[in-house]
Amino acid sequence: MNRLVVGTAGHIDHGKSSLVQALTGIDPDRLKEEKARGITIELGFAHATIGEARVAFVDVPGHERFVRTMLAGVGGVDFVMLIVAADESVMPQTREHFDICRLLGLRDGCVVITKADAADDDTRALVALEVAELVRGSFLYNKPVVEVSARTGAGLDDLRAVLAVAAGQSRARPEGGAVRLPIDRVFTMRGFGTVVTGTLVSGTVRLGDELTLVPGAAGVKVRGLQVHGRAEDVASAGQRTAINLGGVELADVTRGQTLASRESLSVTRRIDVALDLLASVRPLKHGGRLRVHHGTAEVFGRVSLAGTDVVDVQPGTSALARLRLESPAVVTRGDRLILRGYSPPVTIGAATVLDPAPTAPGIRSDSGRRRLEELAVADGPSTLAAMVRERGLRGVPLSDAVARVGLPPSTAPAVIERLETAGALRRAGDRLVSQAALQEASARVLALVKEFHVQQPLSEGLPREEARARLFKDVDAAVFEAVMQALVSAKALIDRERLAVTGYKMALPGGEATVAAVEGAYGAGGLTPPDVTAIAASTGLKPDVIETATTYLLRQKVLVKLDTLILHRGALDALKRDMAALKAGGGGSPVRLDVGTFKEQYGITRKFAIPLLEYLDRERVTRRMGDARVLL
Ligand SMILES: Nc1nc2c(ncn2[C@@H]2O[C@H](COP(=O)(O)OP(=O)(O)OP(=O)(O)O)[C@@H](O)[C@H]2O)c(=O)[nH]1
Ligand SMILES: [Mg+2]
Repeated sequence: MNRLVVGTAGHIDHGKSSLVQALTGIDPDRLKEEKARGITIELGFAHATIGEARVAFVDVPGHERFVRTMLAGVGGVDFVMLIVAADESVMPQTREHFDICRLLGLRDGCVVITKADAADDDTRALVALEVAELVRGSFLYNKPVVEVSARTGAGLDDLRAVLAVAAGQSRARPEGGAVRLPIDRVFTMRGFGTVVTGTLVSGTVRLGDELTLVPGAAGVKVRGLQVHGRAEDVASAGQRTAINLGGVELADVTRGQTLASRESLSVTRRIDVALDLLASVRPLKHGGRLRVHHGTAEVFGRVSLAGTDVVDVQPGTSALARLRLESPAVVTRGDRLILRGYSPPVTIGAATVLDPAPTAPGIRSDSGRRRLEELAVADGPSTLAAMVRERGLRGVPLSDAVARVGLPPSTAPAVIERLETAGALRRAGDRLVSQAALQEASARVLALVKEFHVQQPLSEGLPREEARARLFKDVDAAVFEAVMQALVSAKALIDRERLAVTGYKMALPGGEATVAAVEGAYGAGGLTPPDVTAIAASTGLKPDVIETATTYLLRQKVLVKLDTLILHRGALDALKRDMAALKAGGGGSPVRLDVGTFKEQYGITRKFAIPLLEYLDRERVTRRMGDARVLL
């Protein structure tokens, strides 16, 4: 079945609510106060089957003080009925509501001249002329103009026919997109709890779905669903929907919040935009305060104009700007915002979101302006690539492809893959990082490691953690790993605890002969190794040369340090073999060893015996029991 969400628009008392009631049989003015004062205060909702279509109506107030409410209602509609009373013709809110519809980029609608019974032929002809003048050059140009009377019923069938045709032609909304429902009403129902309503702008909501309420980021569960007053299991884009929410109190939900898929929208106080100023308003000054309307929300903010020394935007022209908001808004790239003056609160223009969560610092410069110019003409993939480039090694979270760039969740993975193949970016964990930034980081790692080899020729390489601390501060661990991986697969780097350039050979201190002589001295010493003075005496080498060679041999694990003793690995291995033989000699019964026996057997003093026995304990060859040891 076709469906259509129809909004009313127009000056106060021009018969909007009466028309909705005449078309649907439902009075959209529910409040006592509305009935008493005869004006609409809150948004009204009604629905009817017209021809083959389910048509939902959102009825807005015409009073100039309620434009904010009007904006909350008109944001989600497919089709607008611009209402002009035959006895009053075009009035201020006729113009303002019509401006808003144009600024929002509405594409479909018609003009309805109401109260046809209350004006004579000449007056009605004049009204028709004024209406034609108003809509010339707009989306309503050449659209039907229908004269009706809610009182007599005249013209209602013509209007129904217009709506039926529009429903048949209306473009399907993106059902596969992220769920997005700007909330226009919140109430409680006995036995149900919190219920919110709104037009589902995109996506599909199912019973049991887990969604978030933003701003605020509260997790909620869909406990019940109604479309056009009927319980359903599924609601899809373009439908007026009432949702019973679990997990949230009435007091925690307000109109202006959005119900959305997790991580699909940016919650932000800073938005880069392209703005259009109406021709009928005063120039907009840099730094000026204004009201920003989006979906069903209104927030205050200031406008900062892009470029060096740009002081204002002239009426009827466009500009690139940054909006700094006083409270968070929930937007994505491509969204349309309505701008109203702070005081008086009249509609002054609109803005299209270029970057909902800019990370680049200033826009008051030529380069700042150029960045926005590029964003304004870029498509989704190149926008994503530009944002990733801008962030260098810090990259952007994967979820930004949807929340910040506005790619539909269903196509985002394919876009990312294409950009990866094209060499624009790489996935590192859950971040996207520019390929250029990764390459630059690789080069810096290599340079650092090479420099380290020069400065510390006796070391196997630069400690991995040191490289990370020096070059990858504030960078996600996954990004560091991606750089390491790239260097290893390019065969440029050996990546162990220490990093070395592929093919790197440690310099031998004093040459191989020196190292061999020092090693030999330790080897000959066995379990009672010589000290530096003794080695110097036996080899004729200088003490500092012996010390460097010793350090080298320790790093190579040819020598082992036990407290202050330095022994040759071979001596310790031989000791362990002796112990194994001793244990085997016991024929299965426990073999004990005391310090005295040990000293005697190897002809060593306490100074050597104790560190050696403790070493054997650590190696689990022996276990200490009182003064003696048991062989394990
Ligand atoms: N004669 C005549 N009067 C009408 C017609 N439609 C509405 N009215 C009267 O016009 C007045 C305003 O009608 P509403 O439908 O409340 O107007 P509205 O545009 O919804 O007003 P707001 O919501 O406050 O902006 C009421 O007194 C209606 O009875 C009509 O077709 N003919
Ligand atoms: Mg009304």
